[in-house]
Amino acid sequence: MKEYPFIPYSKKTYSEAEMAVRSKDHFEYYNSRRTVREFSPKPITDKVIEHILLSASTAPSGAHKQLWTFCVITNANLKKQIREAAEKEEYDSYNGRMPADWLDDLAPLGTDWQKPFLEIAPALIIVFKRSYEFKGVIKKNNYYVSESVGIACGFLLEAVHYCGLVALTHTPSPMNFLCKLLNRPENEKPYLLIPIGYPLESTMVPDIKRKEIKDIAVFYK
Ligand code: IYR
Repeated sequence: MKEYPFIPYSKKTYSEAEMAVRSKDHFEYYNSRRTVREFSPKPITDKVIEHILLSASTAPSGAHKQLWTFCVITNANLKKQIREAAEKEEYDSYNGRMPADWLDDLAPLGTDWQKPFLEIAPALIIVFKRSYEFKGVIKKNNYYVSESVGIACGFLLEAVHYCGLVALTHTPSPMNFLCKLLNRPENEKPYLLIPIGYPLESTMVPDIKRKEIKDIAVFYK
């Protein structure tokens, strides 16, 4: 059994007062992130996308398997095909597949089956989770797959925000059409479709409020 060599790790720490300021600043910075559905077509460079994906890939993962694949679609024709296939599924979802309760919950957000952002956003990042790996013909299971990929997507959204760009966490459902369109191997399943880019200057977002600390946390002392 090969073991990783262990190396020293040092982390800068802060005084209580500095931490109070930093944690508040960080919250305010995170709190300024919004999900955006209207993108400018302005392109973004591969370098920027690569760094965003490298940031996402620093997420912790079960047994450090880094069990994600990020497919980056900037090709106009492929974006069009993805839009058409996603809208087909979304049309069925909004017209019968989603129960009334779900449609009621979405109504204030103004979403519908039409997904023009899939063609307009300069890049679509499609995150695939790998439930297992092939070692030759043998399948080797990965661990905590959804947890790991979910955390990586969180890191990805943060990196997008840090660059001054915006993203949308889109979940066309079912998403299996993406395996075929992108010719993915059978051990990869689509997890999230994340268009990224600049926001359209005129874009509007719903005036949502976020829960207060008392509504999201319980302290046991
Ligand atoms: N996947 C659909 C529906 C949708 C579902 C939830 I929950 C949302 O918060 C937003 C949309 C869509 O992308 O429109």
